[in-house]
Amino acid sequence: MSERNHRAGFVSLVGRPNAGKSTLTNALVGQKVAITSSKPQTTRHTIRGIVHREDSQLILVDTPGLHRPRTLLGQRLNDLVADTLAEVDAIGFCIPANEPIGPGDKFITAQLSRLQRKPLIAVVTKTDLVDRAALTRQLMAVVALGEEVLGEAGWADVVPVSAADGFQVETVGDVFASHMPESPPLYPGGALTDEPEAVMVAELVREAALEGVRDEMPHSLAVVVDEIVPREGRSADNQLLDVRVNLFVERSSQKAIIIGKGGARLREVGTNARKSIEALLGTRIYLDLHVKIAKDWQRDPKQLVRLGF
Ligand SMILES: Nc1nc2c(ncn2[C@@H]2O[C@H](COP(=O)(O)OP(=O)(O)OP(=O)(O)O)[C@@H](O)[C@H]2O)c(=O)[nH]1
Ligand SMILES: [Mg+2]
Repeated sequence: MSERNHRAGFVSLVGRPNAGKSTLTNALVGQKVAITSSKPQTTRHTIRGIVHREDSQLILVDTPGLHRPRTLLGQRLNDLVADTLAEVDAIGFCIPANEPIGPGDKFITAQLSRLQRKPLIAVVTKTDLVDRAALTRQLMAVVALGEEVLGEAGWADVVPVSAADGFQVETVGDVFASHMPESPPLYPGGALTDEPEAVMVAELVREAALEGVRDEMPHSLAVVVDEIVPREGRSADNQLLDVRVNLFVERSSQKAIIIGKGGARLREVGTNARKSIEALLGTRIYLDLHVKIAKDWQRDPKQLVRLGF
């Protein structure tokens, strides 16, 4: 590998909520760096996943899904994506193979067209959910969308992929890499993300808590790590970390749902989150979860700041 031919740079994955951006990020990185769920608006801040390849390094910037904002939180998330786009070398626009292209996709494409000279790559996700004929139709519709909104030039590339079965994941990496500038690696080998540990821990708790809740809950839940401290008096080969985490919901009815009958649901969330946090940190932990009410935090600028938005 000669440094001259090595490429490295940033690729932002954008798209509607639930399009499969975080799942694709994880598939490309080869490990979970971004939480995913079947609920839209799972991702709430940009997450960087680092892909080390033989002659290229990709820093994927997973972003919250773009949508018409209904709350201050929604507006902040859209702004965050807009800020991110200015900084990256290329953009991967994720469009699910199994959903018709809608006004949301047109709106996003139009926004992207304003970013001058940035390669825009259309990524048709979730190909495992459709048959070959439907995929062909979707690819043609995506090409047409590009020509309609972006003009003659259209997309820099169009690639189908399934993060679920691995179809073309390597190819997506190749395509992204081909649009990166020549550069030595930007991150040291081995690092998979540059997220602070506390952020990853909070995200894993949020992922566990989202499992199986009703549709209105995801937006109302915010998770903040209060502290991560080593338990005193433990020998070096028997470390235990005390991890204290606050879960904020907007109403007492939601608090009841999260906690469950006799605390059963919260215990289950704790058990699931503990396993993934222990895997992340490589140490045993004691996980202490507290559910609190932060009334209407999604609409309240002060509370948004307190919760990290
Ligand atoms: N069958 C199939 N499902 C997928 C694929 N990729 C993602 N999904 C599912 O689609 C849902 C949404 O995936 P995410 O990766 O969380 O989507 P996202 O675009 O990051 O969503 P937000 O963060 O809410 O914007 C989850 O239930 C995933 O399991 C795929 O390639 N095939
Ligand atoms: Mg996501």
